[in-house]
Amino acid sequence: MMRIEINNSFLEITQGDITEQEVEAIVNAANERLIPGGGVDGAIHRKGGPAILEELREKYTHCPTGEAVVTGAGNLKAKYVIHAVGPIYKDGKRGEAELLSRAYRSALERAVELGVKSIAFPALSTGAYGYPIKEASEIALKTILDFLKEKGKPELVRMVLFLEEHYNTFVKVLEELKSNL
Ligand code: AR6
Repeated sequence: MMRIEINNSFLEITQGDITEQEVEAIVNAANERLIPGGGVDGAIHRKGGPAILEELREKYTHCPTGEAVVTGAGNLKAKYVIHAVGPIYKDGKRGEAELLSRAYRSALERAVELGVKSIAFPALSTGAYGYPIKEASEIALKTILDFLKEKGKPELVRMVLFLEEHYNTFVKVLEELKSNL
């Protein structure tokens, strides 16, 4: 686990399963149609139960790429699921970086609106959506650091990497970014 303090908040990087996190809000890697798929999304709906999809259907029709919507967390330990939609990676020349940054930022904004003190993210877009992990980790970490510098909340932002290789990349990139803080 790696942890740094910034503006009285903490940014943590850990390896594990997002559905097991004891935080107030977990972020889902959703799609624009908010239709449960595989990866993190599949795991969250499976463990959280049908209430999450029922609430999505009641409240929303879709969620544009770069934005995020909120539901309760059903049977999960968290209180809320923030469904964020990252971009599908094509060649890196179609605004993917900006859209990925916006997806993180939108989720953080929802967390602040909800008043939650702790939030956990998976590495958005780095599975089915094909975003290269090095670039994705730089965007994720820079966006979170900028947000914490600016707002000083939430108190805890945790990146939860499922794969050891992804975890190692995030740690390396944060070590580099830390020296410029
Ligand atoms: N906890 C944390 N991270 C996980 C978990 C888990 N339980 N399971 C997988 N990962 P993905 P995307 C990692 O594909 O690329 C879905 O079908 C995984 O190793 O979940 O944003 C949706 O419905 C990868 O690094 O999301 C969308 O249609 C990361 O989570 C589409 O996939 C993201 O992989 C979204 O694709």
